[in-house]
Amino acid sequence: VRIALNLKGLSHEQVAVHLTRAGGEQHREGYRSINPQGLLPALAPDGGPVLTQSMAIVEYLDERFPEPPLLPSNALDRARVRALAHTIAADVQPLQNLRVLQLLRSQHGLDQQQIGSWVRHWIATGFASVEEQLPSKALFVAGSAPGLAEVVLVPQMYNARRFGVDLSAFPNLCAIDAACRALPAFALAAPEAQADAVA
Ligand SMILES: N[C@@H](CCC(=O)N[C@@H](CS)C(=O)NCC(=O)O)C(=O)O
Repeated sequence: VRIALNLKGLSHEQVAVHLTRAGGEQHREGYRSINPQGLLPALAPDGGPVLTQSMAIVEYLDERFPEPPLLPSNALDRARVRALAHTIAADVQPLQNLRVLQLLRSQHGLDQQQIGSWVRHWIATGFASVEEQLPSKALFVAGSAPGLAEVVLVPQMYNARRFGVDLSAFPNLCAIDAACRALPAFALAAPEAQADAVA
């Protein structure tokens, strides 16, 4: 969502919610009254109700502020880009999200090494299918600028590196990720660039 806001050039105020401090600030009553799911992100557009679910938020931003577009003009191309984005947002991210890993540890007895192996498995599985569907040597997933797929891919690449996924099998994903991270909209949204980043 931060990347999409930056790509659209939309000014916004950020409120940090620490996911692990004191058991996770996302579980506090104050945040749950904003998003009953207790998950980040949430966006409060001027004068509107709070929006949750990053894909819904990004598509809202794209409809409300069409330039630059995050989806192709052709319906078939749009479906293809959404499919790649959902492969990551719906089929990979939830399996390696904090609350899932916490449950694997606390209720199913997995240790740190087993958790790392679980995370790497699901990221590599999703990445393999996306890599296979990309045109080789493409600078971006569709067209000549980043869109919905890159908005989802780049944060997942960050997580992949964090958990030590071997990225050598995904040269196209690495090239797209590098091209995106060279752009200010992505660089400014990186976790380490946030005001509350832990050094
Ligand atoms: N499908 C949701 C997933 C949201 C999500 O998992 N957010 C993570 C941060 S990236 C979170 O809040 N995790 C907190 C937790 O697992 O307790 C979306 O796309 O917004």
